[in-house]
Amino acid sequence: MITLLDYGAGNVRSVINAIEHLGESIKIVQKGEDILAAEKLVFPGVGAFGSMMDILEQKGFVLPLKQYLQENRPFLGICLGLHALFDGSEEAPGQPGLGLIPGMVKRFDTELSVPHIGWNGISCHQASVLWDQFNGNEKFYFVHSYHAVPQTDDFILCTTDYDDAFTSGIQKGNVIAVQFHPEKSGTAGLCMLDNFLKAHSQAAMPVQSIKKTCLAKRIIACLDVRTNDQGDLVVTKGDQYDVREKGTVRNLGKPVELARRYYQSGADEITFLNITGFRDFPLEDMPMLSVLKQTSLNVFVPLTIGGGIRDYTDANGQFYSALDVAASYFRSGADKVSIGSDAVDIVEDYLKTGKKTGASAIETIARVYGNQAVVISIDPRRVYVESPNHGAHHVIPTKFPGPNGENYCWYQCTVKGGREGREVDAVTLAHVCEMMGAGEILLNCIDRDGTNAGFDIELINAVKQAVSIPVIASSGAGCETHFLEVFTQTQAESALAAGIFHRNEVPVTHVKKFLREHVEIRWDGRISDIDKKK
Ligand code: 1PR
Repeated sequence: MITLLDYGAGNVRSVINAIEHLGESIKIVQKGEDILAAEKLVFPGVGAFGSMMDILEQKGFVLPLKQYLQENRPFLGICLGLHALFDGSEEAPGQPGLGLIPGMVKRFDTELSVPHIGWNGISCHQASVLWDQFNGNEKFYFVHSYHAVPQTDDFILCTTDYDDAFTSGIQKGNVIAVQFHPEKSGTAGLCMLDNFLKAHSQAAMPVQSIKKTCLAKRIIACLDVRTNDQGDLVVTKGDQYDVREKGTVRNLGKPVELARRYYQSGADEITFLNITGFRDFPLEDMPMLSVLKQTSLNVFVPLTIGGGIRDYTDANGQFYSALDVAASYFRSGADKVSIGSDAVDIVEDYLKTGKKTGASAIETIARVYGNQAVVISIDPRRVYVESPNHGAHHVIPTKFPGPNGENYCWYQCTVKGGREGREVDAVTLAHVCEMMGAGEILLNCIDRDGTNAGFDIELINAVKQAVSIPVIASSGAGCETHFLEVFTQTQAESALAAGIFHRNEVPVTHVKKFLREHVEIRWDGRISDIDKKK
């Protein structure tokens, strides 16, 4: 029996699913005594340090937790569960942590994108039960803006490089904590969790070689989901956002099945976009919640959900905030939510007043669940102009002249699935959203969507240069080399595709096999090559 400390923020369902998948049962901590009665305690932390410590304090968990740790009993902390063990964090100055490990948690100080999101390696400094069956080349999923800085090297279990090396795991006797998410790290993460769960029967495995690690470029499979005319929830795919063929909605498969297939063939993340979310009441759209719940039972990589993340009032006059909507998605297994149309409204309001309200969906969700949990999905369309001066729009020169020989263009943001164009441009939108607390940009491009013509490199470079958060390049992938282009000609951290994966024209495995020769990617030797190229 594994005891799980759920203090109520973020996606603990994934940790529960992963532990149950490994054949263990779970007891959730309800009161302080449950901590002291635990045989093994897992503490997955998500969100912000300050609110985590506040909640632990309010629930009366701090003293029993300190006692459990002092008694050197089996403990696995994940992400914030590692930060909690330190004296404090720059994220919440003045707020004490549990103080087991002397040192502080600090924000990344780097030119690289922050948060540090994605799959990175570990360099092991101590023998540990966690290392059983590892060859040292595995990658694990990280998502954080802060990292622990211990006062001495004594308890460093492993380090990871992101510009400089940082502590990505600590071990003090039976107390272990890691910065990455084993429950989101595919088969390697499951194996590591299993090592902890079965630790009583294993010896500590010796240290692997100390080496430099590298963040991998991520390949994301995207599933545009909606109800078709028969009322079934299907994965669909548009040509420049038109998902109908001869009047009917294209049906490319079932969301849960496809997500599982992509996980098995090595996708680093799965994104679901509820493409009619702008007109539905998301919390009444129960199928999306159940798609997430079912997917997270068997898919152990990060899941993002988009569509309809906004405030709304239902037919009975009951108000739901965007935070309520996001909360129900996180509880159902999502790791990140993606905001589309609402982000355009938020930025337009901000540009009118120059003031943040603190009440927008971006700010409220980031405050509770952390910046890394808020993705902004942008649906831009290219607009050609003759000169670089075009009002307040961010205009760029283009190598692909417009229909009248125009050598400049800007990217108009749209809402409601491309149906309505707005004044604000994609570069400004991305920049303002970062300022408001967004942690990542999902950059679509209506002109390229479904064309198989390759990513819009000019758009991606323009947006990437305006932000310091990670950018996901999306729309237009047609072959393996398009991924190489986007990773060598832009600084995008990840690339997303839909059509080529759904139609099995270029399976995920093939993209990764090809990229492996050229760029750093996560390669899971355990994945099955189930997708045969047509
Ligand atoms: O506005 O917050 O409710 O969110 C709606 C979400 O649904 C947005 O993220 C928006 O991008 C998405 N969406 C709305 N309508 C469509 C549509 O296709 N009619 N899909 C749509 C957008 C774009 C990508 C796609 C890539 C890769 N899909 O996600 O998967 O372009 O495609 P490709 O590789 O086949 O070229 P809100």
